Amino acid sequence: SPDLLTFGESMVSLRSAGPLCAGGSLGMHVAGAESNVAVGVARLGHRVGWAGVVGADPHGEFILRQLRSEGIGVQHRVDGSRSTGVMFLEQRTADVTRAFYYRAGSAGSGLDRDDVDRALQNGARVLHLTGITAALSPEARRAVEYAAARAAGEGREVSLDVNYRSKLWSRDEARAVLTPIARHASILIASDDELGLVAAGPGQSGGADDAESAMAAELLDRGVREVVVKRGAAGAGVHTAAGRWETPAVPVTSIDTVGAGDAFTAGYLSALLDGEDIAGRLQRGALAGAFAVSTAGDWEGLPRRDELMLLGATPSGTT
Ligand code: KDG
Repeated sequence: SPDLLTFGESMVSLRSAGPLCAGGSLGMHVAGAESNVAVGVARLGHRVGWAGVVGADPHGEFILRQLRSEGIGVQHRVDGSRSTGVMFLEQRTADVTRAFYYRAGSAGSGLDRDDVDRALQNGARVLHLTGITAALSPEARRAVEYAAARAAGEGREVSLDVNYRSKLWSRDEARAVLTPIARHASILIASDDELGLVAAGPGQSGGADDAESAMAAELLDRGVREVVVKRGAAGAGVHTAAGRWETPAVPVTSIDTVGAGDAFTAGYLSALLDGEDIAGRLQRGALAGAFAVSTAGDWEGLPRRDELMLLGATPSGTT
């Protein structure tokens, strides 16, 4: 059985080097928050499974080939009646990228409970879920709810990355669906502006830090063991019943921030699988995130284990 299982929609991502309205060449890549994490964890040496649905088209075949070539155990269904989803990714500036989705009614969005059931049969130490899947369709939402409840009931680690996508649903819709799912998570991962989608918090009173602590406390009360907060260039933090940890980001030249959160999550979960403590998990997450922002692509630049020391470990990085 895999060390980590994840499922969701992977798409063909067509990346432009400049404004889409100016046209020009597009590069064909695989995108998908869950498959990004799968690649990251697999490159760090763990056994990883990914489940999803693709269309009977070259786009789907491309996704499967790419994931398999990363050593990921792929459990897929082909839906010949729907197309594989596509997105355009416009890198408008080094820090600003815009996504345009062509995924409504896609094969991947039809992922259902049976797909997840098959994948879960093999077991897995960690089940990694994201809020994106729950936003795709009613059946995908039910698949996430089912998987979270089942894996938690079986005593597995359930990791949930909120991963809010405003082009898929409103914050209110996301809150209503994700708050109950978060109860099953042992590890809840959110960027600082996403915590409010799974916890009510104290309202307007107090500062941002007080609000974060209150929301984290609420999640810990509901049974989450680790509340992991991603702060981008400002690093990341973890709240547990035993206290609070922070790590700064590893300083690098940022050229493409897409996928950085997924890379962080992959590093964090890899260290968890290795039995590292919270500080070690944060450190590996920050390192993997630094690789993602300082290389082009969602996941192409993610490190193998023997490459982790290329960033951060030595002062100038040249040995
Ligand atoms: O986390 C990066 C993702 O945004 C990208 O790979 C595409 O999964 C994706 C999505 O739904 O936006």
